[in-house]
Amino acid sequence: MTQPSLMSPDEIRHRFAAAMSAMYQSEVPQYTTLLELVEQVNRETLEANPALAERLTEADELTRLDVERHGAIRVGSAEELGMLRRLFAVMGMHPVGYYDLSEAGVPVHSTAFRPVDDAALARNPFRIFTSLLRLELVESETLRERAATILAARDIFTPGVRELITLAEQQGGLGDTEANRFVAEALETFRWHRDATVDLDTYEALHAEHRLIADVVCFRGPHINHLTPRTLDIDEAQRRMPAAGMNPKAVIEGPPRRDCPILLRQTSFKALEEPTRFQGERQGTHTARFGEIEQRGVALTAKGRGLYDRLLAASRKQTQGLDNTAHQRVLAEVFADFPDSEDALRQQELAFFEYRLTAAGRAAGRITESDLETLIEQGLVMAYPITYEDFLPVSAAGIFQSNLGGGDNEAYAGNANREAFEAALGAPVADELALYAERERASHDAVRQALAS
Ligand code: OOG
Ligand code: NI
Repeated sequence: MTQPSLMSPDEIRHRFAAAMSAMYQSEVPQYTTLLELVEQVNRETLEANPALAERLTEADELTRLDVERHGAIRVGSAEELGMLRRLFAVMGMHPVGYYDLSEAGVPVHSTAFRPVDDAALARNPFRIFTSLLRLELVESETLRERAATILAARDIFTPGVRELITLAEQQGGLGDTEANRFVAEALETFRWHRDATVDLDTYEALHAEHRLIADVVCFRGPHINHLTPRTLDIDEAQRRMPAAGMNPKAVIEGPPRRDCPILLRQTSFKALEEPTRFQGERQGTHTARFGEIEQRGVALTAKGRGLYDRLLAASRKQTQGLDNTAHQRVLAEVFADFPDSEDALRQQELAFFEYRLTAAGRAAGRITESDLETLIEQGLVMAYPITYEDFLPVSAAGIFQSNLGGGDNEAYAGNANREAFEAALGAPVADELALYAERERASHDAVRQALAS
């Protein structure tokens, strides 16, 4: 028997990301406006800065810019999370990183399903921030049990997608037609349902405990709650949001604007109030879905990340309650202590870089020099910042909070529990720092080998 030719998981992910974007655009028209805004800001930024355009092209960053998105979902049980891991694996998306949000008053812990290798990231870096509800943090036993019972009664996957996941695992992938069916079936899991599975009283009781619990428990599935395009100038995008009819959250999360962007900066428009039908024919509303914009910079080493966390913590008291302009000004002052040139970031081992031969390096013939900084100085090797592909817990908490209303949820006493999360997932989460370090090391080795031969 001949094996039907199998699609690359990257191609399936690419189709899925496009289908998700189309679905979310039809569900949340403001998301279309957001995409248009980001496209325009990106176009203008590149026109005004040809050197940036050239650099992004060289680093393989420009072609992926227009397809780049992340999304977020929240699930209610270990079974749901474990099955999602298998579903995302079909598309080459694997769990990377563990995020504990309980400290910030959100009763979830999370990971990001994303592609991991260079080629997959360059093709389409689509990622989904996935949170698992931690019912064990709910104090009321009655409510906890009620929520668990409701969750146990739902199946967030179609029979079709379950079959196709098993098939993909057996054959080691999916053929073209199967892949299209898989995308259509998988999409169903993330669709919005305006009918709640519970009556209004139950919804309100769960909502009073925490809005997020109501969001996870009261619906048929884990509706995609936002999709996020990548911008090259988030300050400009934030400025233009109100004129485009969007209500932006108060401040941009993450590091300040810099010459060399680091990690991740994020802002969002606030969640929309949507009409919802509850069991017993009662009407109400639910606020869940929003739009977000991100700007990505270089991935930091453990040392760089330590410095980032320290400076962010130091800025926190001073930025409390400030509007975005003042907030960014204070952040910029505090972050003056974070070196802002690529050379400094590299030489002080604060950030990860990918090394490649320049044209001169390729033409140079055999070179015995092996010190990277010398080779860079001689113009034989170029260092490109490796883009941060992950998330930031403090920023994620800010995004959650601004869309859950309030913002003063108290921390939960039970804190990080990575073991429980991995047990639910059915696999360990990859360590993001190790992935970046490996990419840097592999590029370093390749350069050294090429020069020595
Ligand atoms: C996820 C919030 C986190 C981000 O970009 O940091 C997030 C959620 O609200 O479910 O998406
Ligand atoms: Ni997000």
